[in-house]
Amino acid sequence: MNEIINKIDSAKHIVVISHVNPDADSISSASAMYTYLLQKHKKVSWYCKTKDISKKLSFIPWFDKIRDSFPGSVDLAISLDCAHIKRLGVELDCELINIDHHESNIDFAMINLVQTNAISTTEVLYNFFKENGIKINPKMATALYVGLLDDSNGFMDDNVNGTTFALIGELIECGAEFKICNKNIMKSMSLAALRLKGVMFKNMTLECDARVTFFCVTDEEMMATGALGVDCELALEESMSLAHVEVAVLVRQNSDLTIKGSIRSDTKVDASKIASAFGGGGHTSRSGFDTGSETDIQDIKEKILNLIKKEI
Ligand SMILES: [Mn+2]
Repeated sequence: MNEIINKIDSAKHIVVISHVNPDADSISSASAMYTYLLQKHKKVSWYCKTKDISKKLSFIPWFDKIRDSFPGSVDLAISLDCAHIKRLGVELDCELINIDHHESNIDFAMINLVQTNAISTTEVLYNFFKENGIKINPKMATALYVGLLDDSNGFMDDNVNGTTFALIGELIECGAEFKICNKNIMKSMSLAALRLKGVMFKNMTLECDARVTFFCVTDEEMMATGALGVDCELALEESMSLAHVEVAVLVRQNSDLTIKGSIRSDTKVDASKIASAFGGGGHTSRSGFDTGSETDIQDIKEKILNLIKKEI
């Protein structure tokens, strides 16, 4: 019997954890795991430290069950899509299972199910369900599809192949509500996010002979538009569509004047390497970091550009 299933079977109260500032993959993988645990008649809670989670993810099954306070008397935690233990947003005193697909994941838990060739954490979960003969119901299929859709940028990323589409076909067979997912993930935006996108493109600079786009977003700009942190990624991703652009960088000021960084890269520059210089990580093509202490936004811009210049 699989050791993860053994742990689940013997646990009394399980908490699934989506990472701080959750993206669609983190929410949808936790949703699929939550549904599976409910089916097994387990007592289960769902924790995410971030209070304001993008409303565009609210169609994901059981979204209304997410809590920002950590439940009591938990004996097993399962983290989904968390590359680093800091991403949990809580210090645990129970056993932990780490399910993820980030290359920078350092196997921080007692049991680690990390598949770095998977497009999304939901793909890792799909493999886990299949290998253990677990039936995928429509709610699980919908959630698994969302992670694949968003982490592959609408199935446009380089790591998408025939196997991905075969998997999608299977999820649709299982009842995935793919049209609802496509509309909510790819074709829905808040007015605040749209306004922020305008501000970001207005202030975008081109660096390294226009091979790099750079976005600096201040806390003031965030407040003025009313947008969420994750909304910054729209402009960041879109700037990669410029034919001459190989790397896109965003540095965003948090209200406590710490800096959150996000890096996108085609192939030449390892985004995860750049982020690791600031205590972060991720994938070769997309990565992120959080300075954790007060940092000057122009200062960090200069440091990042110097690192990129060495790689490009
Ligand atoms: Mn992911």
